[in-house]
Amino acid sequence: MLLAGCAGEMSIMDPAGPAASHQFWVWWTMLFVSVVVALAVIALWLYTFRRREQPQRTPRQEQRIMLRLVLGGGILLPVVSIVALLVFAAPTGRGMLPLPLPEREAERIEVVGHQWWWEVRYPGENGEPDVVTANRLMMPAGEPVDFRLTSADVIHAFWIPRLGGKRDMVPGRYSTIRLEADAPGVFGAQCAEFCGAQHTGMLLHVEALERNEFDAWLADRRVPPGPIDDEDAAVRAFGEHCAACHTVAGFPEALIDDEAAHGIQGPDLTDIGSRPTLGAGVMPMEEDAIAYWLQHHQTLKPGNRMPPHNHLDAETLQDIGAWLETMEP
Ligand code: HEC
Ligand SMILES: [Cu+2]
Repeated sequence: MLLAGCAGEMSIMDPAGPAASHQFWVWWTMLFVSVVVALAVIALWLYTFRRREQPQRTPRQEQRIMLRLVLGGGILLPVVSIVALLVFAAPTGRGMLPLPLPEREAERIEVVGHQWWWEVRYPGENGEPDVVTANRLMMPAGEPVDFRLTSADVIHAFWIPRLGGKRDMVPGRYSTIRLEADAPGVFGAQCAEFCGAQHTGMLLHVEALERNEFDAWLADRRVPPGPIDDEDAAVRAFGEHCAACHTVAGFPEALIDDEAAHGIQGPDLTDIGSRPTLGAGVMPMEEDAIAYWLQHHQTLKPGNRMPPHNHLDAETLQDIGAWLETMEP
C-alpha cells in the first residue's frame, strides 16, 4: 500500500526532467546514508549491552576517551558527512537557477498564485501582448523553461513533482526556478504551501508540448479575438455580473459593470472553452460544466473567493455558461 504512493502523475519517484532526476538521486543517497548511520548507531547500542565486565581505567584515561568521542563523533563525523552531502547536492540546486544559456534564452513563463487558483502569463516580445490564461500551464518539452513566480495574496508554492521544485511564491517578490520536461506529456502540480481553506483545491494542469506545437498554441492565443456581440443576452449578463472580476479579451468595455468586484480578481476566461478543468482542477471541463460550476461552486469548492450566484436564475447561468464554452482560440 505504501508503494502505491510511488507512481502516478504527482510522484517524485517517477522523475520526468533533469531537475527532478537530480533530486531523485539526492533523495536516495540521503536515505541510504541515513539508513547506514541509523544501523551503525543501533549496532553500537546493542554492543554496549553485550559487553559484560567494565575495563579498569584511571580518570585521566576516561577523560581522554571522552574527549576523543566528542571531537570525533560529535564534530568531525557530522562535519565530514554534511559537507559530503552538500557537495553532492549543490549541483542539483544550481541546475534550477536561471543562469545564462549558451545558445538562446530560456522560455520565460510567469506564474502568479492566487487564493486558490493559478494565473499563467506568457510575456510578449517586441510589443506583443502577454498571453494570459489560468489553471493550465503549457510549456515546450526538451528545453529549459524559467518560471518567474510571485503571489497576489498569501504565500503559495509552485511544485510540479515529476519535473522538480518546489519554490515559494511570495507576495511582492519574484523568484525564478528553471525546470525542464524531457519529453512531451501531462503532469500534475499542486500548491505546496498551506494557503487557506481551499489549499488542496489548488491544482495546476501542466502540459509539455513539442516546440512547434507550443509555438502554435501560443500563436493561436496572440490572434486578436473576433468581435463579441453586445446585443447577446448572455454577453450582457456577463458584463453585469461577472466581467468586474473576470477578463475576456475583446469584451466590450461599455458593458462592464465594475460594482461586483469587491477587490477580488478571478481567472482570465479568454480561452476557458479550451481548458481541461474548472475551479483549478476540482472538476473536469465537459459540455454544460460551466453552468454546473456556476450553480454549485460553493459546494464543489467551499469557501472559494467567487461569491455564489443564487440571485441569478438557472436559465441566465445556463446561457452564460454556454457562451463561455465557445470561448476558445
Ligand atoms: C467577486 C469576483 C467574481 C465574480 C463577480 C465572479 N467570479 Fe467567477 N471566479 C472568481 C474567482 C476568485 C474564481 C476562482 C475560484 C477558485 O477556483 O478558487 C472564479 C472562478 C470562475 C470560473 C472557473 C475558472 C477556471 O479557470 O476554472 C468560471 C468559469 C467563472 N468564475 C465564471 C464566472 C461567471 C460566469 C460569473 C458571473 C455570473 C462570475 N464568474 C462572477 C471571482 C468572481
Ligand atoms: Cu496552497
